[in-house]
Amino acid sequence: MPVLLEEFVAYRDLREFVAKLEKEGELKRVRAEVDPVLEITEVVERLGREAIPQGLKPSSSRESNVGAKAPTPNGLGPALLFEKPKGSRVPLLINAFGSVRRMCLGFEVSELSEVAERIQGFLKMETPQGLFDKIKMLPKLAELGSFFPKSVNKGDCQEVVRQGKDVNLNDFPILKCWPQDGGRFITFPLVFTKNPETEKRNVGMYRMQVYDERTTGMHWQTQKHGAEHFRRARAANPEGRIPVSVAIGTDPATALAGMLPIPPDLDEMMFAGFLRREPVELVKCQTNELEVPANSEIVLEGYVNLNEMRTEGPFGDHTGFYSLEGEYPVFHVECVTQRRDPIYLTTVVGPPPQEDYYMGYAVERIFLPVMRMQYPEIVDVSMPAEGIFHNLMIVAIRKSYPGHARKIMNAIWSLGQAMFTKVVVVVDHDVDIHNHSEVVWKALCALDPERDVQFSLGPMDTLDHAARMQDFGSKMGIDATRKWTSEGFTRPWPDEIRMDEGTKKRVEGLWKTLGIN
Ligand SMILES: Cc1cc2nc3c(=O)[nH]c(=O)nc-3n(C[C@H](O)[C@H](O)[C@H](O)COP(=O)(O)O)c2cc1C
Ligand SMILES: [Mn+2]
Repeated sequence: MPVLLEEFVAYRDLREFVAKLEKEGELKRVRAEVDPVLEITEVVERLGREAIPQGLKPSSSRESNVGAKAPTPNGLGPALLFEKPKGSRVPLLINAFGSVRRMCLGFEVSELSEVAERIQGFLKMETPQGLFDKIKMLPKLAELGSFFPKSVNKGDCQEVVRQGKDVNLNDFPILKCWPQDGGRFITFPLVFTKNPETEKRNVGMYRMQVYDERTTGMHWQTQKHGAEHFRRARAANPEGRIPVSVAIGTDPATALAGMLPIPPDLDEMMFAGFLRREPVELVKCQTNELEVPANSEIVLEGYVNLNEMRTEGPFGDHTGFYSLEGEYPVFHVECVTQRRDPIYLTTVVGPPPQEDYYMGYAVERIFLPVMRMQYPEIVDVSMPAEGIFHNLMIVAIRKSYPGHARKIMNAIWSLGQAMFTKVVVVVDHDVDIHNHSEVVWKALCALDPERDVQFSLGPMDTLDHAARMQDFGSKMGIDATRKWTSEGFTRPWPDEIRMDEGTKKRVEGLWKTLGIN
C-alpha cells in the first residue's frame, strides 16, 4: 500500500484550508473594498499577468519523460481573501487553487503524482478488466479505507436557515467576471442531483447565472451527468421537477470533486472521501431529499422544473472568448442554509491560463495512471494551457506495431470527457511532451501531413464555438511518431543529433582556458 492512512488528517472544511494557505504564505487578505462586479476579476488578472511568464515556463529537461512533473508552474500569484467585497457582508475566496503547490496543499501531498500512485496502488490489486470496471472498482477501495460518505444529523452548513422570501442570492458577493457577461455567475458550485432511475448521486461543477434573488440558470452541458438526470426525469414526467441542491465552499478535495471526469453513477462524494482519506460527512437538506457536505459554507436548496428553459449567458469562458447565449434549465432556490460567518468560494474563468488550468493539470496527473492501466503504451500526456483542456492533447507512446498512434487517437476519443479532444498529437516516448517547444520541433519534423493526419467526427465541447454545430464536430489526430517500414516508410529514419559524451567532457575540461566566459 503506497500510503499510510494514519499520517493524514483531512481538512475539516474550507476555513481550515484558508488557515493552512495563510500559514504557508500562499494567501493574501484584501481589506479594501473591491467590487465583485468586474474589479475582482481584474485584480486576479493582474496577478496572473505578472506571474505568467514564469508560471508557464516549460521544463527544459531532456531526460526521460516517464513520470515527468509539472511545467513548474508557480501559479498565478497568491490566493486572495477579499474581506470586504462591495455590496456584501460575506468575504470572498478566489485563486485558492491557482498553483501546483496549492493543488498539492489541497490534496495534502507533496507532489500530485502521490495521488496518482495511490490510485495506481489500488487499481493494481485486481486483474485489469476494462477502464470503467477499474474506476468502478473504487468502491472496493472504500471497503478498505471506508471512504464512503457518512450521513450525519447536524452540519455547520445549517447554522443559519433562510426560506421563502428571506432567500436572497444578492447577500453573496457573486462575481460578474467580464464586461459582456449576461449577469453575475456562481462559478464554483457543487451541483447535487440524483439519477431518477438508479437513485445514484451526481455532483458536478456547473456555473449558475443569477437571474434574481431566488432564481439562477443551470448550465449543465448536454453530455454532463446533471443534464442526463434532467433528461431521464423529463422523459418520465415532462411536467415534473427534480430536486437540486448546491454546495459552495467545502474542504478542498470535496470542492474539487465536482469537476472530476469520473464515470456516471460513480459517486463524486465517495471519490472525494478517497482523495481526502476520510469520508465526506453529508447532512440532509432542510427542504428536499438530497444530502450535501455538512462542512459547506453555503448551501442552496431547491428544484429545477423539467419544462422550463431560459436564456443563459453570454459568459466569458475558459476558451478566452464569450460563450454565446443558450437555452438552459432554471434553478429555483427555496432555501439557503449557511454558516453564521460563511466564506464565498469562487473562481474566474477566462483567457488561459487561469485558476482552472491548475485544476485541469491536477486531473491530468491524477488520471494518467488510470489511462495507463488500460493503455500501458501511453507514457505520458500533456494538455498545454493554451489548448484549454479540450483543444489539444499531446500523448507520448511506446510504439509497438504499425498504426499504433492511430489506435491511441481513437482511444482518447472514446475515453470519458477526453472525447472532446479536438486535436490529439501522438509522439514517440522519447519526446519530452511537457516541453512544448520540443513537441513543436519534433512533431513537425516527423510529419508528412497528408499521410499522418486523420480526421474523425463526434461529440464536441459545448463551448467550442468553431464546431460546425453546437456539441458536434470534427477532430484531428496527428501521428507524429517515427514512421516504420511496416507502415510503408521505406527510407531510413535519421538519428537525432547529439554530441558524444567524450567530446563533451573534453570541452568541459578545456572550457576555462578558452576565455569565452
Ligand atoms: C471552474 C469550472 C467551471 C465549470 N463550468 C461548467 C459549466 O458551466 N457547465 C458544465 O457542463 N461543465 C462545467 N465545468 C466542467 C465540469 O465541472 C466537469 O466536466 C465535470 O466533470 C462535470 O461533472 P459530471 O461529469 O458529473 O457531469 C466547469 C469546470 C470548472 C473547473
Ligand atoms: Mn458525475
